[in-house]
Amino acid sequence: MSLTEKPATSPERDAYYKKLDERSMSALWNVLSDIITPTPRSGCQPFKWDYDEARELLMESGGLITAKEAERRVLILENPGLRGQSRITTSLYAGLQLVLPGEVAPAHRHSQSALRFVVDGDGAYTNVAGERTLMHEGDFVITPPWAWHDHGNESDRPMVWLDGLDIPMASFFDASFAEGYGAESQPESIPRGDSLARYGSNLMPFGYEQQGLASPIFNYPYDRTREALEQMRLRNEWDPCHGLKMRYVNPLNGDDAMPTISTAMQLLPKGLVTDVYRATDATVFSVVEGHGRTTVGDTVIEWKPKDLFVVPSWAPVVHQAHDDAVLFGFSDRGVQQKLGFWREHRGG
Ligand code: GTQ
Repeated sequence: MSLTEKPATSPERDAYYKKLDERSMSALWNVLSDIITPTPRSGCQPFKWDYDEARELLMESGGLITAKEAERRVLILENPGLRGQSRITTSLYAGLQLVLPGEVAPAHRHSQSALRFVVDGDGAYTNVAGERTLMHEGDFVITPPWAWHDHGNESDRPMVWLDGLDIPMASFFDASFAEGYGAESQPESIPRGDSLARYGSNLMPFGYEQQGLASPIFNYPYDRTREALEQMRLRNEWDPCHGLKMRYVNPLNGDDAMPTISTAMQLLPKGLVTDVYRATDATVFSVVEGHGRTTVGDTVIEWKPKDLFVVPSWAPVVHQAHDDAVLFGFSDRGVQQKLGFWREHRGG
């Protein structure tokens, strides 16, 4: 018996295993090396989705089904190693959602948390718990668990954003609940910009107490994120593995902005080649600006603005920026850290 080898079989042992099987039992020594592995063993593979191809397919879906009929008109980004499971990594879901001018994706709510990262288009809105926010390219927007949300597009251009949800986590725990609102849109009961004004200016309403685990800010606009990165760049303090990388945080406590999905934005200056890095949180990247190459083990991914790619757990990663590049990324890092699983390794 060992952590890497299985014991031999014999007719007596096989007969015994059959008896176990009939009673819904099985012998640990036959599976131990499969379930407790010396390093992460994942079905998740490195992969890139070319945005131009994805956009063409998305626009085709626009002629086949409305946002209303689909409830959410989304193309799921399925990891090639996890086909049919609606996952981009083992623990996370991702999709590209299209809302055409004049359309509404009807109000509903669910246990799962969602993030929107705006990839293409300007000025569509999402309404979360009564507050509407207009979305612009590069904005990071949160839908907390069990919050009513509907999306709409009153602009004159199609709008595409990346959805990231903790759907596989909710199903792992068998904790999924969902319901429709009963009307297409919920009333706009809170003035636009309220959350950002209250919680996003290094101020906090006097006596405010946190409700739920998500950040009270639900739209982190790109212009502010970009400005922060640009200001930081002046000091040339680059992390050898990450360039300039900032986490999105809940201003109340510095935790990740979402309880189940950790999000970050990083700037990689032209010419930077990062040191090798690996971590146990498989990460989904959305390219905001610039061109580059990311090698993930033996896989080489060439990327350009709006492309999406995924890096599996524990795969050695090197980013290379051909020009100044900005990458948005999300993963289950915060969950793993809270549960004591997370590991990282820097260097070869
Ligand atoms: O916008 O509420 O990609 O409920 C998947 C499920 C988006 C959403 C998705 C959802 C949504």
